[in-house]
Amino acid sequence: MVHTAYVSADNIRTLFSDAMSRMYQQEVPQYGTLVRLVADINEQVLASEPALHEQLQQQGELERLSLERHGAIRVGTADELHMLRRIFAIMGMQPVSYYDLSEAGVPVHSTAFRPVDPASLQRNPFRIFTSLLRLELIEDDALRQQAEAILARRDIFTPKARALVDVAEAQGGLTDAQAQEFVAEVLETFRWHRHATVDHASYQALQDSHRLIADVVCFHGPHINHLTPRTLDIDAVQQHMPAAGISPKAVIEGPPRRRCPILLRQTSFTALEEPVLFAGEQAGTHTARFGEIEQRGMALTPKGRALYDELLARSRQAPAQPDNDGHQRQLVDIFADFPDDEASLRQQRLGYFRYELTDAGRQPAARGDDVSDMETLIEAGLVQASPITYEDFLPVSAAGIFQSNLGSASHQAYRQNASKAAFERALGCPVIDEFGLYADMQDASIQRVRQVLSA
Ligand code: OOG
Ligand code: NI
Repeated sequence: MVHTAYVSADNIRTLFSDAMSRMYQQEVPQYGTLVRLVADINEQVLASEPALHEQLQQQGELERLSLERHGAIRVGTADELHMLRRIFAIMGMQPVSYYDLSEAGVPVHSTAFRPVDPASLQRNPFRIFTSLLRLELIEDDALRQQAEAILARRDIFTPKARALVDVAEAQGGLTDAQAQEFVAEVLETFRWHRHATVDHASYQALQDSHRLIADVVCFHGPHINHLTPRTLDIDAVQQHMPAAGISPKAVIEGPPRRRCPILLRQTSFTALEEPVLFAGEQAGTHTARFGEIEQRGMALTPKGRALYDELLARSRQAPAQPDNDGHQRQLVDIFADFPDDEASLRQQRLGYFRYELTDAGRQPAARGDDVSDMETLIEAGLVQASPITYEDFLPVSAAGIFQSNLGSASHQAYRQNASKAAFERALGCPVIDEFGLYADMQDASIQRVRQVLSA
């Protein structure tokens, strides 16, 4: 009997993230410049911090250090989101968390499609932050109906991509040739289209309602709007962007620089004004695409996250600072109330940790110890703990990234609140709770330790 081997979802995701990276660097040369700047600075950091270099080498992180960690797209209809869920599932990416951006004056709600199990995250953590336009937030009835009608006319997926999704679901996987074709077809959905689907007047009306609405509604597909490599020193990249001819957003989003990094720090270059052609070959411009970088720290428990949110809110009430340096200094002051050593973060249950046996803990002599308390075992030198990396996104930071790419026009919060249920109906399944994923990883590591020690 002939067995057909299917390509693993992890490998399909890697084919996809590589293809996206090549396409986007070609489409947006400035993004290529950012990738090279990030690689240079990562190299400098590694040269000056041998301990970090060794740690990353041991973790097998060096080869893929400057590779993309996430990208983002925005879609217009429930059907588009639903189809994306099926496509990303084939790449091992599940919808995690619900983000309501309407509070920040951005008429979308979002999730992040990402791998969830530790081995897949280790192979390739690539995620797509995916936003669904909330047309119900357009107050003008005629404009809303016009937007709906425009969206109803487009299919953002190629017929072959649709067919291959059916094949993958029916067979339970894709052969090598099918996987290559699938990635090439799916890539078409995220390609930039110079031709808008509407005339300039329609574009302008939607643009006046909200720039994001024009971006989602007026084109053939949800062009990838940024990709995001990982940096080892986000402060240095922010500082060096102007000299590389890149214009950074005003401030780095997220927590300040710390000894024990938490959550996620992000910055981007502001979106480029690019030539487009409206119906009737009328020339114009559209501003949507940019490049971003990220630096990740430890995942926080709900208690740690509540403290983060509280301190972030405090910083937002503090006097506005003239520049990123001032903003960062202010954040450092305010975040002095957030413990910054691993023992406190563990003991106060602020962060999630992965526990494992030390060499001493693996000796037969270690068996029979009381395994109820990890801290006692750490003190006894039998167990060590390392922080679990945060894999998700921060709504306030995401809003900051959106805003910095929507020009100067600021928008008030929309009055209608979050609509997680409607989002999940569109998606066709519930989003996964991020805290549950981290708690499971931590618990599983504790169980493994206990099993060996009490054997
Ligand atoms: C998404 C912005 C959010 C992030 O990294 O927080 C985001 C968008 O502009 O579509 O990507
Ligand atoms: Ni992003």
